[in-house]
Amino acid sequence: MKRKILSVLLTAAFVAATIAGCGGAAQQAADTAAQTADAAADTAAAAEEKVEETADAAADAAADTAATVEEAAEEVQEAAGGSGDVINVGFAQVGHESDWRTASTKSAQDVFSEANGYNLSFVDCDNDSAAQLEAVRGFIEQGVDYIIIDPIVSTGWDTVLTECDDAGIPVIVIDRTIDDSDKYVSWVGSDFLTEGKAAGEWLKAYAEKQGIKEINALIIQGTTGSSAQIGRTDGFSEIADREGWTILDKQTGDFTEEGGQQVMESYCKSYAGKFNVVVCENDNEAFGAMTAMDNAGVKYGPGNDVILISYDACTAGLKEVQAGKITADFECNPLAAPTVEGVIQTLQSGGTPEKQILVPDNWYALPDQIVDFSVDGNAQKMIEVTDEVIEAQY
Ligand code: GYE
Repeated sequence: MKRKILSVLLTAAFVAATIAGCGGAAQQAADTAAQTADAAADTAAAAEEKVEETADAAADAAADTAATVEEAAEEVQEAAGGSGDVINVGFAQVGHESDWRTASTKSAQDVFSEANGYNLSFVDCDNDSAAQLEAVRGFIEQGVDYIIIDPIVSTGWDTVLTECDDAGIPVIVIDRTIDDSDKYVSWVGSDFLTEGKAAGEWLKAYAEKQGIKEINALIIQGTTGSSAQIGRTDGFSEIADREGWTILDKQTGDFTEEGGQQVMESYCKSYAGKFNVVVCENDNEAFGAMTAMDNAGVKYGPGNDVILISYDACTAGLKEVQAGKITADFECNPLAAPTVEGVIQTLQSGGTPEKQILVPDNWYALPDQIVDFSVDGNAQKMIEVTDEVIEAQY
């Protein structure tokens, strides 16, 4: 635009100068026109300089802002401890049925935190298998980088795992197992069958020490069809069958305190005076069973008529061992999330993680209930419940 004005003015000056050839007044007009053109040219040059300065200043400011944004992004990345982008993880958790589950959820949320470079989509499936399949499909739609599943039940998985596979999303199974598909990268969890066998072998050794000849057991099972229920029931039953014990009944308490209480209330009525062992497949069921036995006047725990066996050995469970209520508690470690994170990091760096990764467990009791026993020929070590042990538990 400036250039156009300038050339119009110069043309006007030229025309004026040409006319000036015709007389003095015209000469004056031509001089004036030339001066005007010079002044206009100066103004245009100054304006051009000003615009350039302003543009330079704006460019500098923009560059400064860009540098600041870049620095901030680098700082966030550094804080995340990684060099790459945030990793999106979907976790379809079983529910919130027990102390064990609370510890498992907290561990996963701590590990897959923003500070550690993760964006965690967490779904509490409230012990509903259909909701859990839906949650996994939701993660596929979301396009997460990894899917973690703690399967409520061990079957019914192949279709949805195929969908994950087709979408190119690696699945990691945590805690309970999937038994009808192998379309997952790794499983990280405890050996439930061994837990069940340990409870059985301990009972055999303890009954011998106490001079108890006959075992009449009642089992309060976990969620039907969950691998934790299947493994613990099968492991204990294997020893019971071998030793010729009587299992009077087994019903599910769904891994909840309420469920454990309800089942035990009905057992106390149906089997009054006929049982000397109660096996609860988790601590919360044991708490419910304790309430039911208290109400029915049944005495349990070391030195009493009924031996109470439990699994999980979370803080609350170990407190009941210490209080002389639970006779022995067989741990299931809920802190598998850090190992799952290791699997994800291996995948991130192009490695191949192990298909099965076992989380080790311990068995707990008070000194008088600690006995020597083996599982599948392997000598077991029991841990005495003390304040420090309880303090260190979850
Ligand atoms: O024993 C129980 C929880 O799957 C091992 O689920 C887990 C079990 C645990 O509800 O307390």
